[in-house]
Amino acid sequence: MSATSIIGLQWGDEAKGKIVDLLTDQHDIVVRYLGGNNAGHTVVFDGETYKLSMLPAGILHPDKMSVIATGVVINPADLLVEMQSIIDRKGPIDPEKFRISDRAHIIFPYHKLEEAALEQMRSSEAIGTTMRGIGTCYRDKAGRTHAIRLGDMIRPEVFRKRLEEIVPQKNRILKAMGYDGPDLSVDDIFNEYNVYVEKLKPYVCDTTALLHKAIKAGQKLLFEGAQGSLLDIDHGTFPYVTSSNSSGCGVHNGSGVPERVISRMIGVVKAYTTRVGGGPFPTELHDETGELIRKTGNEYGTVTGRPRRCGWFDAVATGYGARVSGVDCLTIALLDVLDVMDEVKICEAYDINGVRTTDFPSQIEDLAAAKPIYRTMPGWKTDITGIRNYDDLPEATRNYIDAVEAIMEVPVEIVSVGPDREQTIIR
Ligand code: 2SA
Ligand code: MG
Repeated sequence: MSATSIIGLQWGDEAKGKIVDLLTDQHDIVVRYLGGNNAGHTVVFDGETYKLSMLPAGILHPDKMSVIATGVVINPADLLVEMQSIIDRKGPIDPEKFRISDRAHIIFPYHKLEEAALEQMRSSEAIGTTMRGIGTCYRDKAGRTHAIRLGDMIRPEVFRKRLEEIVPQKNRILKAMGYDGPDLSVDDIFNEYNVYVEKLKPYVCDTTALLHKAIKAGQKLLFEGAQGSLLDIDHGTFPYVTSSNSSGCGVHNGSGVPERVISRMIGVVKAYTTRVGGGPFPTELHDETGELIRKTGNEYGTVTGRPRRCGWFDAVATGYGARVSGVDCLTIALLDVLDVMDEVKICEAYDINGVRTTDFPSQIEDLAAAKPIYRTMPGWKTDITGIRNYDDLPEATRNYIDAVEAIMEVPVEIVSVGPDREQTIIR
């Protein structure tokens, strides 16, 4: 049995897409199992930049199979636009090589409207979501009564009946929330979504059964995480999280593939920390160093274009992410972004109301009160983007990696020194 999982250990955007792309050659099927078009992966492939949101990075490798599994929430219009952009650049997508789960839940226009109203209600305490209707779709999935799956949409009578039950209720809910736009119409949604489903139909199947057969046949699976462990609905910085299990805990429930099949869990971290959206962030830098990281690392949301909040590497938060996800090894990405720093810092503990701790707090108020205790180290002040062998890295860089490894108690196996595939050092 051989399956690999790529999991972000921070608040997302750890450059998982590049690592997935890098490891795709060693696998047969790339599986996306959570989130939706809130995710953004930038992959540089054959010198060209691709921004992927819902499509697994495997889609760039026409000989590999890509799967959107059960735990994903799908905006069909946006998925079709994304598919078309790949078709325009790389040719048709073969339905034999791309599969979408009939169990996946569908995002409807009311999900976005509800989310907009909810975020407005929280005003200064807004979650800072991507406004894609992700949380409200997952909410309906958990609530069961107002949910529609891709498999329902394929049966027009079932789809129409579900819409007739749900849409009038959603109109009433939206009005009560202060929405004053026109009522949503069952006919409009039915007609619009039927066009999408006709186009998606050739790709839809029971992906759980497909993955089980693939495992039995000895095929190798690569699970592509989205967002990061600290955004996990159960284990992250609630309520400033996404609405699915974005830590390693989500692989099994999102894909239907049992835990014991996964032989390697690779945790991906940035050499520093970023966060987009609201919520406490102990190592956040509100000064020119934070600005320098944002500029050098091009830290802007792939989906929303929002500037990401930037700060030093937080080994307390990331260490927690690693333990929850159960990773075997680490990839440190974007290490070259720190090339210009005179000194580099790693947060090795928090001071919470005068008490030193290396435990990550469960309550948001404690995290907000946490003051980082730093280990400060000299910077390397060297351009490392051209280095390909670990031993050729400057001593100060290796010391930094050693410190991350020692504090996190997880070995660092891959170091990324630039966006290109070649800019990777395997230890
Ligand atoms: P949502 O939309 O309900 O999932 O938002 C809830 C929280 O999860 C955060 N979130 C993300 N954080 C980092 N990157 C994400 N993907 C895009 C990217 C984000 C973008 O790759 O840059 O373009 O802004 C992502 N998706 C969700 C979100 O900020 C909320 O804190
Ligand atoms: Mg991203």
